[in-house]
Amino acid sequence: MIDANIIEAENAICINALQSDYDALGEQLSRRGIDISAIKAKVAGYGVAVPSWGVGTGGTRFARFPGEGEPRHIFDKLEDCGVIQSLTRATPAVSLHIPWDKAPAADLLGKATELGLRFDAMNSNTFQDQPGQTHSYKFGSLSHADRATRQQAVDHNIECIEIGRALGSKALTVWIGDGSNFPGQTDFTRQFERYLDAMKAVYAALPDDWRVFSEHKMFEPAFYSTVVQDWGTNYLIAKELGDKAMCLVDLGHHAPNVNIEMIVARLIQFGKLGGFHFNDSKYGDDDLDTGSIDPYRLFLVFNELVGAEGKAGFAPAHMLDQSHNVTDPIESLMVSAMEVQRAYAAALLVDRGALAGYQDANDALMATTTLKHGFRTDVEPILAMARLEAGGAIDPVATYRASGYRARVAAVRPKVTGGGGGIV
Ligand SMILES: [Mn+2]
Repeated sequence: MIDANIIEAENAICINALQSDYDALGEQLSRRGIDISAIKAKVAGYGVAVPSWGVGTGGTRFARFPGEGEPRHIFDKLEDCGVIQSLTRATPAVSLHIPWDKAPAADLLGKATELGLRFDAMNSNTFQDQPGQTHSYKFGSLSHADRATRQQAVDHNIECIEIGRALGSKALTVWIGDGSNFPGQTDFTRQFERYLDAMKAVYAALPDDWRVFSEHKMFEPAFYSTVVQDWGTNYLIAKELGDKAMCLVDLGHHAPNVNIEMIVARLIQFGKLGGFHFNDSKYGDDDLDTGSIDPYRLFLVFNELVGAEGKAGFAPAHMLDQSHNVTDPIESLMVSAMEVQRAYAAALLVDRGALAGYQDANDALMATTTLKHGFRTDVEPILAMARLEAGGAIDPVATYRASGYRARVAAVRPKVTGGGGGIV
């Protein structure tokens, strides 16, 4: 997708500066007792999955302003994901959404292999009606009052598992839009009982080496109550279903000011953290680029994750889930993947022994300073060197722009017309 010569030529422009910055940082870290090459190796081994729906231009409920050369179908989407991976070397997997990405398994696998990609968690869709669908999800899906509608939603989730099995996926993510818009519209308890019954049927179809992630969200599309509204309900679901059921934390699905890193710690402590949808927000489920608003919060989440590394059974799935309304989605996803890596690398620098000592001595100031020391360290040379050594770009955005990829695909992908609203 991107000519290796272009990557090499672009890298040649800044390789000397990078080497110099990397050496200086290495010296600084060695004074702190940290081996820079060990951090670089961990960063190089880290990957975050790209959502197939993320490479198309998103929108709001007011409008969608299409971008140039938007992907027409899943194979175009995979090519865009291939570009992101080839430049950042941080996104080796793609998370598919069914039915949007339906295609013959052999074709999907062939394309992914060609691009050096694999498939991460499958995502089901019972928050909208598909053409020709028998029962409507207007009043819910897995928790719907009507048995046949619930069964249709169960069958769809099982179909997603079957598709995922053929693609080498090992997880199903379930997010539902079920809830209510008026007090009294639904009975909270009966609705949740119906949801649990339906999810038990989905769980029963899960292969032994698979996991199912339930994703909570405070509100929207339902505005009064939501069936899976917070991490407490999510934890109850995961406990009720069994060992293969875990909670997925989407950073944008909480009320403002909620202490998400603490939720992460709780779920880790009780073995129920399944994975993440990374994004950022100022007000609600804004779906802004990861790390664009509150990079410190992202770091604090990674501080919990690094602290839990090595814990038995601890292997959360990491995915981006954001909507790009005013940027080139490929650029946003590249920058976001690097932001996630940056938070990880910075969290690796925290002196955990010293931190625990300050915590036990009730030295609040030194404890928080120790934590922040990691965050304040500019780890960019580590990330860039890891990319360079893996065949990627030192500066992925500059290289992407130099490659002319967007103009090239715009010439063969017709502009998507129509200004329908909604996040895509
Ligand atoms: Mn999400």
